[in-house]
Amino acid sequence: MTTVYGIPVSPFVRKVLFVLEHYSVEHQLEPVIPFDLPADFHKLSPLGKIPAYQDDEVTLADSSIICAYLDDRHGGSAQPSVYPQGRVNRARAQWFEEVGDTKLVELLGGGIFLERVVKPKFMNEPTDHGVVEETINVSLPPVLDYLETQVTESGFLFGEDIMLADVSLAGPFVNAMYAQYQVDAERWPKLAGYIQRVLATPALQIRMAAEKAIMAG
Ligand SMILES: N[C@@H](CCC(=O)N[C@@H](CS)C(=O)NCC(=O)O)C(=O)O
Repeated sequence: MTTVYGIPVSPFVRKVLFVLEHYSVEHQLEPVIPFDLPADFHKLSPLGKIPAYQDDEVTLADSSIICAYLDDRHGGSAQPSVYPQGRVNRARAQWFEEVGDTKLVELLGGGIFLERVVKPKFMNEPTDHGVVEETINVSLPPVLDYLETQVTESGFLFGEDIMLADVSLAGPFVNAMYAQYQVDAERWPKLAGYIQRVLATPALQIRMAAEKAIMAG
């Protein structure tokens, strides 16, 4: 059975589950929590990170690599691809995936979600409010200024269909939302509207419903 190892609230695991669901690939999720890894987990994920992935032909780690593999193997079916057409748009999609996976996960995941949710709720550690304030008021605004210039007032990054780049970009905002942070719609109106549209899609609604139990503790 195709198996994803990780927890669904991880923005990286969320990407992989989105692609599996998009291509209707039967799969199971084997819970693996970062910082409390099973003894032999490095055999699946040599860098010790989630997600790891295994099916009848390959074992992989890293969400972007897993998603590209899944598209190679299961794309081209009746479903539209999770990547846009054309080399320019495909390169741009990889860029937005990278922005989500790096800067946004660092700021929204590490600076807000980790501090406000993971540390107090799951690690028995206090929130560092200084880190949260610095993230929200200093580090994040220039990144949001940039994203405000990249999204449009309707649709998604590449038109009317939600794609992997959208899930990668909006995913860390889902985690920040769990930590009571939302983009200021007066200061960044296009970005705030774009995030709301992504979150309202059936694909994201399915993901967030599956994450509810964990977020409820
Ligand atoms: N580039 C990797 C990043 C994966 C990642 O950093 N996962 C986090 C959880 S959200 C993790 O496992 N962190 C534990 C660690 O870095 O040791 C991917 O796209 O899969």
